[in-house]
Amino acid sequence: MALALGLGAAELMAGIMGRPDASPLSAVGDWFIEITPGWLADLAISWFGTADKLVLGIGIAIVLAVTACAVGILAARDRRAGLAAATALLVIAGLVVWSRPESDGAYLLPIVAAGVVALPTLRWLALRTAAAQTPDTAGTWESGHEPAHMTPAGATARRTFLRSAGGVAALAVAAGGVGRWLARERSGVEDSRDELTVDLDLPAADLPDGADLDVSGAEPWRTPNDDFYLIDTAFSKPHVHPDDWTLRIHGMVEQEVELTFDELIDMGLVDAWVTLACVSNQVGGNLIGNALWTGVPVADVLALAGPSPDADAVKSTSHDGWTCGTPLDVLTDGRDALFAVGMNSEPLPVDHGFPVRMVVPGLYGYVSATKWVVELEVTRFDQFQAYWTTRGWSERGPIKVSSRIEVPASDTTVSAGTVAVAGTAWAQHRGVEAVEVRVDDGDWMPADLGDVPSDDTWRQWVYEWEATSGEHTLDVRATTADGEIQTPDEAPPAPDGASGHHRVTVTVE
Ligand SMILES: Nc1nc2c(c(=O)[nH]1)N[C@H]1C(S)=C(S)[C@@H](COP(=O)(O)O)O[C@H]1N2
Ligand SMILES: [Mo]
Repeated sequence: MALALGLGAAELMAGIMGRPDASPLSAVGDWFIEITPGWLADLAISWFGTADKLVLGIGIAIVLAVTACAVGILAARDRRAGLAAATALLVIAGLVVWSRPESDGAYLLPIVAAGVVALPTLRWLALRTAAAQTPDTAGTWESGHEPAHMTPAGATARRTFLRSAGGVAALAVAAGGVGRWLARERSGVEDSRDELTVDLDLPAADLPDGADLDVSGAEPWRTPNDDFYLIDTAFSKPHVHPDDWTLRIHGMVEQEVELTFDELIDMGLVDAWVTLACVSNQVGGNLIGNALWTGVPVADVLALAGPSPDADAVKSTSHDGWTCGTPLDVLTDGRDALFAVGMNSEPLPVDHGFPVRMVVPGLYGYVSATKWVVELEVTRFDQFQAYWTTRGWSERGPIKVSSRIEVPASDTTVSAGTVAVAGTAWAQHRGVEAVEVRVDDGDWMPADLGDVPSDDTWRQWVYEWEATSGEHTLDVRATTADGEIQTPDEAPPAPDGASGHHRVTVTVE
């Protein structure tokens, strides 16, 4: 309870400071993600996908609760030892907070608040526990057979303890809740987004003609921002203000450049529909989404700095220290590689990289799509490793041609007759030329395709299947505009993306 109240006080302090990232809980979460071995991170993403942070939060809460109980039991037996253990925990938390890349002196304030509140509370509760456990010396202690806590005075003390503990818990929850809310409000990042909504005057993300085939149950061609998958290593998302944001371009360049947000925007905005995909996406998975991005071409920004002809890579770094490596030629070959500020005609949502992120058609997100981007280093692949490459993922990450069946869903029952089998196929920056479906490993049958505004998006497809009763297996494959047929060979996501056909089994009645 004392620890909970301490954490509540810390959240409150972080809230008053308007610095959600200074919450020790968030810092510990971010630190844990950083030290998580690659295989465990991969497992977490494949099991929990976008819910990975929630699961981590619950895990941290359980570990903290168990540790706190141990300290509490210790404190009840030996107050000094308990207080020493609690102090040690706070010091460890302080070190973790201090070691975060965004940390400055102010980061320690919430931890100090936690200590100032938690230690006296622990002492106070420990005294109450002791009272509850001490046999009443005033004489109600009868024949010596009664356990201490059954004496009337002991029972009263016990009730007093439980009431105190309950009060502390309620206070902890209230402080934590208010702190979280305050942090969002006071960080002001949503206000900045609202202002940008007016200033940027982003174009409407009107659906291109014929892109959405409107098959019931299929994914919409344009993914709404709220439904867009979320993958990153940030337990608490960075709150970065456009006014404080700068982008530094350095390394193997003629001249270092540093741009403010306004300077970036003044370079001129372009719009591009691009389908973003995560390398962790399983065959048939949903770590993929399509949006209209508005931003400044990366090539224009690089040109200001003048990359050296010897360079072959750009290492980008986010505000929270995440890194990725992108081939320089991909960023400069004329495709719509952008520093995006808009997503589906809104300023980038905070979770998707506000105020500026990278979007590069044709590459998985882990080698291209840096959110909250603040730094570019023009370099060589043989000079550095990025976040996921140090964890065993491939240095280069071109997206593999893929397709999936969205309706009918696997293990469902449909009625015999004409059934719309539909889904999406993608091969960003190469384009999807054909999609074929087959039933029970029979002949490949061509599907009808939706229209697309460019080769950089996914493409919807539909196949009218004359379904006969019984159990059937459907699978799908795509062919790129340059003639590559999607392989049936199955590969897991690591190290460079999953492959194989998406298969669904349906019962026809
Ligand atoms: N700063 C930062 N940017 C990041 C990541 C990250 O962990 N941190 N993850 C990348 C990965 S692996 C993917 S797939 C995309 C996901 O972008 P989204 O969350 O907007 O869908 O962001 C990329 N950009
Ligand atoms: Mo990813």
